[in-house]
Amino acid sequence: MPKPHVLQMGSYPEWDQTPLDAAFTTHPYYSAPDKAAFLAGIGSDIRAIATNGGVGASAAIIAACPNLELISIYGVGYDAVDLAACKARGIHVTNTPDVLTDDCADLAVGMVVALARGIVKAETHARADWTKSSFPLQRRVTGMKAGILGLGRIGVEVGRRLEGFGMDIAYSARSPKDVPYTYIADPEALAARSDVLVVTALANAETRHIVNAKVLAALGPQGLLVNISRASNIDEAALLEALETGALGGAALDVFEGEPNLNPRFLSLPNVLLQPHHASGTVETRKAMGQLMRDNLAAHFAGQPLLTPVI
Ligand code: 8YV
Repeated sequence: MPKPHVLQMGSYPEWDQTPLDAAFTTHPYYSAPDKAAFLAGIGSDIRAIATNGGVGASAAIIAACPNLELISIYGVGYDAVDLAACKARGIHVTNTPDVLTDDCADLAVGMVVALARGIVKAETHARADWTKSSFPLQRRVTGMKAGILGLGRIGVEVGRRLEGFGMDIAYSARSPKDVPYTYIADPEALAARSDVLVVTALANAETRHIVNAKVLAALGPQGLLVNISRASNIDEAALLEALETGALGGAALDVFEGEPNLNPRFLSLPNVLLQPHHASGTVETRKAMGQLMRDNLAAHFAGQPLLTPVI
């Protein structure tokens, strides 16, 4: 049996690439010097796309593959895949939920603690300045009022972890969930009662800039914002302005518009903790994500039900 042709949108670790190459004829789009010519050459052979959360698959890529059947995402977020284009052609899309939930929640909570307690700055101080001055006092984490914006799988796990810090937890979601936290539908009202707002919402047209200037103002000069979801959930221009003027206390961010090219204004801010989009970035989780991405491809080509379909 000839191996199905798979368009590969980004690089994978060797432990994923080797089995992917064994099962499929892979075509590395990401390293092609002339991408248009590359696609024109192999587009009609492609039956599946293997991609990641950040790169996804645009309408143009999908259109260039007339025999496409499946897009398998190495990541839970599917905002970078043009779902409308897929639906119109009956193309299936899968992602990697669940396997990355704990790691994403772990990093979110680590960022809450690191931001509030100034852990990264304290490290620099211990190395360079301790003999000259005391490290400034920081913010108490235990007992904070936390807001979780988007109570999906990851949001629920963030909540469970924050309970361990004795936090008073509220959340926004489309509808109330079966959790022992206060439901506040309006993000601005949620921000107004929060010391720290953790954004875990999935990203789509509806959630774009859900954290806007008003939400940031409601969080206020003592308020902390943590984002491990997608940059598009926050109005980044309003965020930079709020951080620069002190209208917002601080932000810990794992995702950025145009990443990995950060807006240079972030780099000169003292009240931010910047992370390189690595919430799912552990060996254990990335291996599980790679396996699930390949298992979805394999299930499709074996005519079996997809393990984790988006559509
Ligand atoms: C990954 C992600 O960083 O799951 C997602 O949606 O953004 C991340 O887990 C990415 O997909 C891996 O490249």
